[in-house]
Amino acid sequence: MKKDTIFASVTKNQKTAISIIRISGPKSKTIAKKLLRKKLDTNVAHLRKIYSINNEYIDQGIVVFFSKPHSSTGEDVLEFHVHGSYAVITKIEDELCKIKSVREAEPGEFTKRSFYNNKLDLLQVEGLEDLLDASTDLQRRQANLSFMGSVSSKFELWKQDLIELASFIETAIDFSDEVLPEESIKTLNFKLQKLKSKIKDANDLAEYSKKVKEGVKVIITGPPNAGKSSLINCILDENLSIVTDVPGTTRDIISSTVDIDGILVNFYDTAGLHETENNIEAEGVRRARELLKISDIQIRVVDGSEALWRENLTKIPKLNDLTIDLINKSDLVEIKIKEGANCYNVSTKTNHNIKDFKKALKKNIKQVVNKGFEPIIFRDRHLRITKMLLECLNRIELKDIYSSPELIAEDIRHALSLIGKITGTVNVEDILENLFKRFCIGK
Ligand SMILES: Nc1nc2c(ncn2[C@@H]2O[C@H](COP(=O)(O)OP(=O)(O)OP(=O)(O)O)[C@@H](O)[C@H]2O)c(=O)[nH]1
Ligand SMILES: [Mg+2]
Repeated sequence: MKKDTIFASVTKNQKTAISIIRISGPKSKTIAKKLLRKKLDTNVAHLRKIYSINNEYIDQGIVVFFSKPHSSTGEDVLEFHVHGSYAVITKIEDELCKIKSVREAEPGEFTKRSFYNNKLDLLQVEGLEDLLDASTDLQRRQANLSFMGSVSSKFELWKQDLIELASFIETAIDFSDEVLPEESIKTLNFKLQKLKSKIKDANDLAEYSKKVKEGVKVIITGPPNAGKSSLINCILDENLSIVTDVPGTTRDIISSTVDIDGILVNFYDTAGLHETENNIEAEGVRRARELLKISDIQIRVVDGSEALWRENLTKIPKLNDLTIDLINKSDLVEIKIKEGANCYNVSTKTNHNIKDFKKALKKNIKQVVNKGFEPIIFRDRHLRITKMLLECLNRIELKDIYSSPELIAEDIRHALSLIGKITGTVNVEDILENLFKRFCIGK
């Protein structure tokens, strides 16, 4: 069956200086002939006049033709870079629709064709989705690891390790009448352990790649009136959370997301973690306690003008080593603090010491994501499969190579098919369909 030729304008409903209309499929050359009326060289940017089928001049723009299979989709691809007006784009699209077997693309259809023409594997398609969603520099870098294929090549190495193990086991099966040399068994076990530890390391890092995507969570806790809401407003430099002198003002969790040095960070102002008789406030505290469990960094705030500030501080449950303590309201009472104590005497009113606190906070934020440098696993889907992969390799360990090499061979085949599921060579139709649907038209 002959494939349709598809087209999509990249910015149809916005007024932009330039808009690109992408075309992919067997009719690309015919379209060039009909609308441009002049021959195009491959991979060369031409300035061309664009005409309707009835010879009416439409617009002038840069036109590029990429010949199959050396194009992004693996098909003949034609691109019009035209003036980004609605009228120009609609007119060109109307003309394209007049040509038989040419139609508008569905969401993600260009990428789908790239996948089926082996231009991208599943990990790269997922990386492309992440790249299109990236809002911070770190998310961009992480998405590119996947999109540019470096993650795929790591999975390829795991696959090679498994193939090596498989061929060893096949030999064991072939020579099942003879005794396998001790040395060979040792090598097999060594290789198995090495692969397992690589997969374990990758699984451990998955948590950090998730943080890069979803954002580092910073929770602000402390007793009523300590200045938690004043602090979040000061950090974000906006009037987000209500500040009053009435204790227990904040009940719901108030959150905002910002980009700090290329890292996505979610800040949460809370009711605090204290005991309270007030039902509504108690619900706020319950929510804060739940949030603390999944936070990465905690800021504990107390009012330094209160005589019992030290006791108030120790009463707040501490999350981890990345917890930063703030003794607020230094404009009222100044307190001397030991250096290096991860504690700052600040004033959200006068901004006293806020700069030093922000510096420490940035350091901690970086520490959270830096642990996950060069991750391999980016999605829950990958993590689920690599956990199955580990279980499969653990099963191999429990089996006796002398009596049941066939069972080991079967497990290795299963392990290989699990890797195929990650990279997209085995049974991934459903995942693909869902993934492509999430792409915009023109991608
Ligand atoms: N003098 C002084 N007052 C402050 C400072 N920071 C906050 N306040 C005041 O302290 C009071 C409580 O501030 P909030 O930011 O609402 O405190 P909170 O911890 O969010 O309080 P709840 O939401 O009730 O738990 C308000 O009157 C603020 O203006 C500060 O640095 N110095
Ligand atoms: Mg508050």
